Amino acid sequence: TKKVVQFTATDIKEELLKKYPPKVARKRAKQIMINEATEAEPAPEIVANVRTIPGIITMRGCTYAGCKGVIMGPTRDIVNLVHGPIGCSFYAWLTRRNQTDAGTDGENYMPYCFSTDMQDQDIIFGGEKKLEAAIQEAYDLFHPKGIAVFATCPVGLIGDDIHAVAKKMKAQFGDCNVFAFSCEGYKGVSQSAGHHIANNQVFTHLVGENEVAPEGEYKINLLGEYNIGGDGFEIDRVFKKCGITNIATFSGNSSYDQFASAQHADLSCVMCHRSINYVADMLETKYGIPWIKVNFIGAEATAKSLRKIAEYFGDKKLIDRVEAVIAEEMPEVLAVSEDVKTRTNGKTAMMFVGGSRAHHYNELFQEMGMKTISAGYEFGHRDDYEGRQVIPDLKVDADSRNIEEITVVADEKLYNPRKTPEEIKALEDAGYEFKHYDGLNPDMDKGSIIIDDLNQYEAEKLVELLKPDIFCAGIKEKFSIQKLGVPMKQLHSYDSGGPYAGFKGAVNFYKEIDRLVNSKVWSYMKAPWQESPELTGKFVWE
Ligand code: CFM
Ligand code: HCA
Repeated sequence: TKKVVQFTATDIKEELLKKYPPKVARKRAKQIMINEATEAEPAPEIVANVRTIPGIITMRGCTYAGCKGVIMGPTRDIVNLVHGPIGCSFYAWLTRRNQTDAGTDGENYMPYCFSTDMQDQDIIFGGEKKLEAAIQEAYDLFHPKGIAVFATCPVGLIGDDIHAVAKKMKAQFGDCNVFAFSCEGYKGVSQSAGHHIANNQVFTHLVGENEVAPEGEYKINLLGEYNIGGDGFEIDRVFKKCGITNIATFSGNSSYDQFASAQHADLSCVMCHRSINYVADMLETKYGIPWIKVNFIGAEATAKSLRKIAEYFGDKKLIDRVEAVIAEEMPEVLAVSEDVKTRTNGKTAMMFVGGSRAHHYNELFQEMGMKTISAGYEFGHRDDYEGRQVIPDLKVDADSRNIEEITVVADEKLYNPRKTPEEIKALEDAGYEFKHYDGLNPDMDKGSIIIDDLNQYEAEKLVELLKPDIFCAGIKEKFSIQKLGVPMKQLHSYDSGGPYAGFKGAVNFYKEIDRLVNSKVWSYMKAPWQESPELTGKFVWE
């Protein structure tokens, strides 16, 4: 007979760790946390941004994926040339569903996969000549404004000097900016190091190149928005309606000229903090452009972010316009959420995605009355979990950042650990100005389970024990979770859906999740534990 067991977060943590050898269990224990954080209480420390324990099947990607695939990949008119084996090039080619629209006269190289297709002989004799030839070929064929070169693992191991090749070709062309990224996959513990490397090079080689300021009122940059499933298109639609001028998106549907003009903005709006905070900081340090954290995932979050932007400019015309747009957009959103809520209220979700979505999508689920019982990041840093109050005075100068510094400690230099309200007040009284941004932990319910760098074993165990109504992660998790009889939504590529950002995106998401969590199809299949039931679990809040 079936035994129904109630699990608290503490029980779950114990269950997950049970199977590991003691040393591994001790390490993993520091990355599995029962959430105690509240708005007022500093969160307990979670270990994040550390090397995955060898032998564990992580959900993470590599440094090259973070640099080429994530930051530079969505740029439509720069030739992104991968120096490496074809598999690496293919892996980072369009799988992320970052959309582009270059209009009728703009360039768009997105459908192309540029690669040097390294072979054994290039590894043995060196690949610089082949790279040079590939850059020349791309130039002859397309005459792009820029060619970006990305190193994959073997390039670093054999020592090809991609920067020297890029410099030589740039000088030779005269009218094409060629620059390179030492983003070999092994360079860091995850995609995260790749973001940092990409940010540094974009700032060094692109930002500031265009001297003429673009026209428009209320000029902003939108940092950390990659137009997955058309998210950026929806955000731009709303900006346009409000009269806000988006100079540069880093980097969904972006162009060479957008990056090159970013220094003309009055404000940087940071959507995915994890991947682009370095650029936000450098724009502030070098050009005095302040940044604020925004979030366009969720209708309420979108309204809040628009108000935040309007408040920054402080102009009545913009404030009124933003209110009018919110008033116009919200009724449809509320009508759908009210309807959907009758079927989604009280359902449970788990979310394990990159370095910001687990947090952002929490709001969307809340709008549907759903509860996130467990969530975490693949490669978030401590500040993504805890939130931070940044003191600009204590920031490292942009010029002193070098790529070798990308380690676990880099964050501690940039940000002070989360402070209590009393500590903040004392510092504010002493004249420090704080920049706040939220982390995942304070937004999650008390008693939920937060797990960093979740792996395949733990994912399946979590689902087996707690049977959430929906599990959200990426393509590697998709089918193993579905085989357990639980609907799975990809929150990286959105499967074939989207946009989920902004007002229209919220409506799309409500409908999609309603469809998934209320589908009968899952009840027709038997998961292993249903075939031979020993126990079945129910999550209870501590
Ligand atoms: Fe930022 Fe992203 Fe994410 Fe990210 Fe990514 Fe992505 Fe992601 Mo996949 S930049 S951290 S490195 S929001 S590709 S668009 S979905 S893991 S949560
Ligand atoms: C990456 C890109 C990825 C992978 C998603 C997934 C994306 O990190 O290489 O595993 O499904 O969003 O496309 O995060």
